[in-house]
Amino acid sequence: MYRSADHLVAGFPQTFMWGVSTSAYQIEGAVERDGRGPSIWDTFCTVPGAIERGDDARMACDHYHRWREDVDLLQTLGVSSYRFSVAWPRIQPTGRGEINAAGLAFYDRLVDALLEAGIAPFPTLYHWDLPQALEDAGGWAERDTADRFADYAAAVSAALGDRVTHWSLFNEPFIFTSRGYLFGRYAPGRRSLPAFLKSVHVVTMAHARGYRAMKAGRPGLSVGSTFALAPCEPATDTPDDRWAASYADAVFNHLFLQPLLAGSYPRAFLESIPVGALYLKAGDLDEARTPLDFVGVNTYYRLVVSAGGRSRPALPYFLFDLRSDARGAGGHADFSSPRVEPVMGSFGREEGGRTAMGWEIWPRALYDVLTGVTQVYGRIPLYVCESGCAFDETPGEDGRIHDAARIAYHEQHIQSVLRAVHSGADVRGYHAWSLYDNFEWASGYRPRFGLLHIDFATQRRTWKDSAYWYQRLCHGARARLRDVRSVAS
Ligand code: IFM
Repeated sequence: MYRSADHLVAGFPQTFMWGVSTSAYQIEGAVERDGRGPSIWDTFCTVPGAIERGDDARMACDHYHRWREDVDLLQTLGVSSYRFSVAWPRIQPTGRGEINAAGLAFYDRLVDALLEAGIAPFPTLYHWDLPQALEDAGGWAERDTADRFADYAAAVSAALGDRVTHWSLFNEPFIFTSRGYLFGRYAPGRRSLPAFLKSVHVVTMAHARGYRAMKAGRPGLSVGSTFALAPCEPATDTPDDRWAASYADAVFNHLFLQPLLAGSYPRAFLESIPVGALYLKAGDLDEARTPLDFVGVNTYYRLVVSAGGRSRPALPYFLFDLRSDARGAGGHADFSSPRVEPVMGSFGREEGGRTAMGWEIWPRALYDVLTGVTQVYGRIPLYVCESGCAFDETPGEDGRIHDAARIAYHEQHIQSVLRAVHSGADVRGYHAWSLYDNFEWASGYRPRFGLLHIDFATQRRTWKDSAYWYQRLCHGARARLRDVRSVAS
């Protein structure tokens, strides 16, 4: 049984942001409206077999047309912050050049409506929808894309930065570069180690240049970026498994954080790739080092890593597909060259239940990540930008959705955040993924992550029990803030 939501917020600072999270491509639909250009995901959705059941995001949650109703929902929910993303192909249909005024106007209206509703807008500039024209020119494996991103970031923040304070540059760079360029499971569907390695460094440079371009125009903005992070535990205490876990940690957690926050790539990673594969230019690492104002954290699971019974190989020990379940769930990349891979699973250790994604429920992972980042990089402000779970659920006979498992999930994860705060991590917000069910990339509409349920045939939004629960939490937090302010005045 879960505790009351009120009790939960009492331990957090009054200014803590309680929010929900979405992304443009997963909710907006209207892919051809108001001059939007095609993105790599529009193209990928047309590839036979790329998306479960042949789903696509042409309609998604129809948020582009229903945004006002959705802002009302957010207000009723009582969130103090809303993390969404800006679709680059709406702003620059080909990824470069003139700004598409109609596309920008959509976010301009959204920001105004959010502020009017007392909600802080928290946009992400890149949540995976690269303009197709840029992919045709080489995509993230092409250095010029870093400069195109910086131009785009500067233009959007120049237009909205008078009202928007918090900006995330990217969402989960390791996920979109590895799945998009190495494993071919996400757009643009490429399977190339050289392209992946190039994309890692180009996206790192895009962070550095985007950050500086935004700050040059508006120095007061709070600009960070958001990373998928997970604790990596060895399956057994053998040296091989311990090495495999530390290697997975270097690649999954530090491949982007370390060059940005410390100006170097993880050594284990560099030792596992061909010399020169990153196409580093002189001065790049100095430039890459970027004083991010915060780190956004998305944590969904822990990774338990085994070397698969092989002893530590020489080179290359690099290619591994992140499988959440060693028993077979999750995709598998098809490589022609031989490879050695650490495998992920629970390996007979104590394990949590599983969500509809096959991901283990392990709330401690969030504590480990928040305190781990603090330990390695110092006391940088942290925002949990995504935390959530998919379960198979449909409305019951009473028309309601009794998703106690989702409530328990959020409750346990919020407690984990609180423990991290008590251990010294500077965590400033929690965003539930997601406001409502949406387009879950290659899995289409099957996994349902929302606090609200969507009937995709009618676009009807229905509050799940977890939405009511989160509403009580958000309203409790708002009441505390009001009390403090009235005592102070
Ligand atoms: O839906 C995704 C989101 O786009 C990025 N983080 C993980 C979520 C759940 O898979």
